[in-house]
Formats: sequence, structure tokens, C-alpha cells
Amino acid sequence: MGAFTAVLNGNAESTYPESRVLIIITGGTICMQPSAGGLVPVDGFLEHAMAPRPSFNDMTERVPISAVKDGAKVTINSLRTPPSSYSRHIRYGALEFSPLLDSSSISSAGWTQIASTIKANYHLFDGFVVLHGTDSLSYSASALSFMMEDLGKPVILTGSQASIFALQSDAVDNLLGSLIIAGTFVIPEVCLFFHHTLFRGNRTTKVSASSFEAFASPNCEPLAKVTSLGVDVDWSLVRRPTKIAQFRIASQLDTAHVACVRIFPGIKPEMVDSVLRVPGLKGLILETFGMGNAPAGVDGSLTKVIASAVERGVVIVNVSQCTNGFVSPLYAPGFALGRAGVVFGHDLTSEAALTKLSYLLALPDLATAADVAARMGRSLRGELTELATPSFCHPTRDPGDDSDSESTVSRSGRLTPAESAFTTAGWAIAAGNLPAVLELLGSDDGGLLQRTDYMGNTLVHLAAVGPEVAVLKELLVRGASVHARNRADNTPLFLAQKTGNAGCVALLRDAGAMLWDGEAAAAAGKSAM
Ligand code: ASN
Repeated sequence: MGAFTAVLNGNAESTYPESRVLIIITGGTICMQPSAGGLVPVDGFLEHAMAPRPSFNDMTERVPISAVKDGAKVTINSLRTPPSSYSRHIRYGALEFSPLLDSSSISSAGWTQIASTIKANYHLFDGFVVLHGTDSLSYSASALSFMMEDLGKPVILTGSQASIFALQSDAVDNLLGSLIIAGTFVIPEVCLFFHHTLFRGNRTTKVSASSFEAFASPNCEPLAKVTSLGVDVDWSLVRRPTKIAQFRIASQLDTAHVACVRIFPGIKPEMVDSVLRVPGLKGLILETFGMGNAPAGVDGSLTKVIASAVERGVVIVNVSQCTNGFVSPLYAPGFALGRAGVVFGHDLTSEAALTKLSYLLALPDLATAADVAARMGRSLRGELTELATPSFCHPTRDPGDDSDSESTVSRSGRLTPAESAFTTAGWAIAAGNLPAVLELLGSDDGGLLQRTDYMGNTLVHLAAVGPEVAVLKELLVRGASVHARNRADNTPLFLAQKTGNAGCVALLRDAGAMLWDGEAAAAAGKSAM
């Protein structure tokens, strides 16, 4: 049966490859139903909400898949979507929290459970979708972004404003969009997907209690948007690991010794002082006016309270009550806070500031408050804009010149400069010519690492079977993914292993690459590229 017929029928003979995604269900409105005591989450989401819907289930044979639950290897039911416009099925299984929660009850224990579940299943899936209530979704997305280090696969949090069982709901769009993105694009960040938009999770804030457009990312453009034409990813914004390191998690956050105070006109210094003197308090998020201003108090009494807490070792972080913009010591009140030792949180959201502080306070290697304060002001996961000075630059390209756009290729049939750079890089990789590869990468804006050849091979696939390990290393430290799959569904590690390229196998493994159970065995005797 041809691929075209398979798309129409979506049956078992489909020739399209499958990605694997694990859905971690924590609760939230998306899986709620009415009860005598109000809306409550109900279990069995995969069977009751997804299996009956054709967009989530192409009705082919159910294949049991492996997963890890509570530290034990288990076999779970899976379903798969019909092929997407990216010619892939997404096969997925689900692990449900017990009990399922309204997200107002999710705290650092829940974040630890989500992060540990992803860590335990990391080698078994291409991406992860976390179903979560919307109320504390931005806190969880921010917390998880800090807990996950050298993440190489997509982790997408989503939920909905109305239950999936309601007639009119945003649930199907949010869940399907998350599944397709997690199974199609190597966006190695903790993201939040809502209302057709993929955000960096730690930049988001819930802006509506009822609208389907519930989240905003006021200081960072979306990473991707879903349109009628597909998913438009802004690769220039996507962060990628640039270290040769394996994925790991920080399993604890210290939310027990932090607080958040919102400054208001007439706030009493004693009030702030009493919070700052809560036994064991180590950090405070101060939500200030505008660009970071707070009243000094009579004779500078509030400033003194703050300075004295900083001297006692409390880390105080200044963030703005405005959703858009950043804090700076531009005005005298903000300047005074800076002199009192308050850290400027640039354009951090309160959610990101609070969870980042909790993360840093739990790190064993940060000994002093000064160490924590220094890291608070720097970007760890793209959560703040380090250079928060307004800038202006003229467009560098003549608007009439579309010579490097995708559309030019299809119209003229000629190779674009980006395509010929990819081809040249492919030859240089095959020849093990490191200087030539370096030269091409040096003049590239990151687009080369995203491109593929007609078989879906990235430059990492090509380098994995090339003669020069140093070339592969250069690609990886520039943020190229070890997890991308080509059209034959193979990763660079699979190809390196198949061709017996031991140096590349070792380097790819050091950089976090891994093979699924049985993948290596399945490779034997098959043409890979
Ligand atoms: N109260 C719900 C929750 O956060 C709200 C929602 O999911 N839309 O769990």
C-alpha cells in the first residue's frame, strides 16, 4: 500500500515512522468532571478522553510500550495519532499521578515527581507532554526548567480552560498541538503550549482566568506558533545544550524558605520586616512598582529593613509588578534598593524568580547568599534577558531581496545559499575536513544545524558516520541535537553504532544520546541512512 493511501486510511500498513511521546497526567481542568463538590479530576484519561477521538487514535492495533513508573519497569497501553502533516505518527502512552490534582495543590513535591518521571523515562521517549491545571502551570513550567539540566528533548506542559469532556473546549487543540510538537521537533526546552502557541515555560504567566488565550510571555517571543500551514518554529529563539553532558535533574527545590511580597502604596516597613524575620527565611521576591521602585519609608525605614535583612544573609530579588519590561536602578528609589543589596531580576516573572530562587537555595554547591545572588541575576535557562537595555537597529536586508528565503527555492528550483552551504558542509564532513566545517559554521547563523538532506539527515547524522570525531564535537558544542531522527527514524548514535564508529559512539553517549530497548538489535542488517 502506498504512503498516500496510508494517509487516507491511517491503517496499520502506514509506512510513516512513529515518534514516541510520554504523557504525564497530573490533573487539572482538562481531565475534570462535575461532582457534588465542584469540578474534580477523574482518572483513565487515555481510555476515556483520547481513545474515542479519531485525532488521537488511528484505530490500529494497540501496541504495549515500556515505561518506568515509581522506579519499576512497566508495560503500558499505547495509542497513535493518524500521520501528521510532518509524515509521522505520534505513538504515546500515559502515566497518571495518583491522586490527580487541581494545580492549586501542586507544590515542589509534584515538581520532583514530574522531573523524576521524565528522568526515568528519558531513554524511552522522544518527547514529553505534561498535563497540568492552568492555575499554577507557569510556576511548574518555571520550576521544571531550572530542575532540568542539559535537557536534549522537548518537555511541553499544557492543560485547558474547559474540560475535554465539555462540548466546547480548548482541550483537544492544546493536547494535540503539544503531542505533535513534542513528537516532531527537537526543541530541547521546558515549554508551555496553549492556544496555538508554544512559549518558553519560564517566561509565561497566566493572564486570564477564563479566556482560552490564558497565557502570555510578555518579555519573550513565542518559540513556535501553530497555523493552518503547520508549526512555525522560531529556531533563532530555541535554546540548545552546548556542553558535552548528559541530561540530569535537580530533584529538590527549597520552597520552604522563600517568600514573595508585593509592595503597595503605604506598605509598612514593619510588615516587610516581619516577613524578613520569619525563622529560616533565606530569600524574598520583592514585587516593586514600574522599573523596580519601592517607597523608602519614613527616614528610609523600609530601605533600612531591607539592608539589614541582606546583611543577615537573606537574598532579596527585585522584580516588577508590570508584566512587561524590566527593573533597573534608573530612578532613585530603585537605586537605593540596589545599594541596600537587592538583586535586580531584570525581566523575570514572579513565577520564574520564586522558583529560580528556590532552585538555587537547594543547590549544594552554592555556599553563600552572595553566590545565590550572583546567579539570580544571570540567565540559566533563558528566563531573563541579560541585556535589558532598549536597543534599536536598522533592518539589514533589503525587503525586496528574498534570495535566502525558502520560497525562492521552490519557485526557481535552484539551491538557496543555505542549501548549498549544507551540501558543502556535508562534503567537508565526509572528508573529515575540520577547518572547512569550522569556516562554514563560523559564517552561519545557526540555520545549518537545523537543516536536513532529502533523507532527513542532519549534519550530526553525517558526522556520526564521518571519519573525524572532532567535527562531530564542534557540531555538538554549537547546540546541534543528538536526538534528531532521520526519515528512516534513526538517530546519529544508531548510525554511528551501525557503522562501528567507536569514537563517535562514545562522544554521542557522553552528550546524552541513547538507544531504545532493542533499537541496536533492530539495526543489524538494515540499511540505515
Ligand atoms: N483549577 C484548575 C487547575 O488549575 C484550572 C484549570 O486547569 N483550568 O487545576
